[in-house]
Amino acid sequence: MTKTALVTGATSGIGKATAQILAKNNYKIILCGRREDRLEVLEKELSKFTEVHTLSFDVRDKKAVFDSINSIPEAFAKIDVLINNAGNAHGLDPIQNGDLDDWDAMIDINVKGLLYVSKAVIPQMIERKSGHIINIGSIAGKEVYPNGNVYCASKHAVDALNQAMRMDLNPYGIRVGAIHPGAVETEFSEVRFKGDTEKAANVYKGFEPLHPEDIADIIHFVVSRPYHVNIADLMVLPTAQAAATILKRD
Ligand code: NDP
Ligand code: 8X3
Repeated sequence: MTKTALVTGATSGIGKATAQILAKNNYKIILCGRREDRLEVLEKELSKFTEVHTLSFDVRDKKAVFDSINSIPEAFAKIDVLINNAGNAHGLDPIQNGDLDDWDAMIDINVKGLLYVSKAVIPQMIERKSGHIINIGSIAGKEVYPNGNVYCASKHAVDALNQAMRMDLNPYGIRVGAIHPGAVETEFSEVRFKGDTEKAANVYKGFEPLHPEDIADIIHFVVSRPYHVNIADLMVLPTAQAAATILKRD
């Protein structure tokens, strides 16, 4: 039977590539993000392969999250797979210089947004006693690096929530797992450096970073395991990366 996947942060990077691969593999897709123009373009593209529904909301907005998810039409209402991917880093400053708005954004989006979306989707999974939640963490959730402070804290929180969800949802047969990427070339660094494309490009200079499709492929692998197999925690790095700050550049 065709499964349905809801992907947050589907307008760019890892989320977009994940929606693309799942659509080509016969999942019905609920695309989420704030940028409606991009949602429309992707909906058109993916409609060649599958049924697509779009939801435009800010994961920080509690009411918008619940209203949007409650508005999902019947044909998409049974969500088999939730990909909690929406998130970003904002700024890269020592803690003493950190911008309070950046801190709020990272905690509100990466942590609270993930919680709101999960809270809106989990009841139906509990009712059906099945479902699969994939939380996109980061190497920044496994270690801390200079100036990464609040972003690292937000991703450590994702790591903790991933473990906690797996425990709390265990009685209901729901699969929960995290994927923790290292450097993936997406719009991530452009967002972190507030549109400074040169600074962003430098992050990926001198080595081959992961491509969003590399993570999307792995997500497809994870969701397509037999139901008794739950890939609980996976760190994926470019070969050139050994740790958050150890990168072999040309
Ligand atoms: P991108 O910037 O390319 O994509 C981020 C996505 O998140 C966009 O689709 C954006 O959509 C969405 N998003 C951001 N803020 C909000 C919000 N407030 N409400 C709803 N959606 C939002 O980055 P990536 O693809 O790299 O990032 C995806 C995930 O992967 C993030 O959780 C990131 O932390 C994680 N990650 C990334 C790594 C990397 O090196 N790139 C490494 C490790 C983890 P829109 O703006 O349309 O709302
Ligand atoms: C993104 C990877 O190393 O910039 O989560 O934190 S890193």
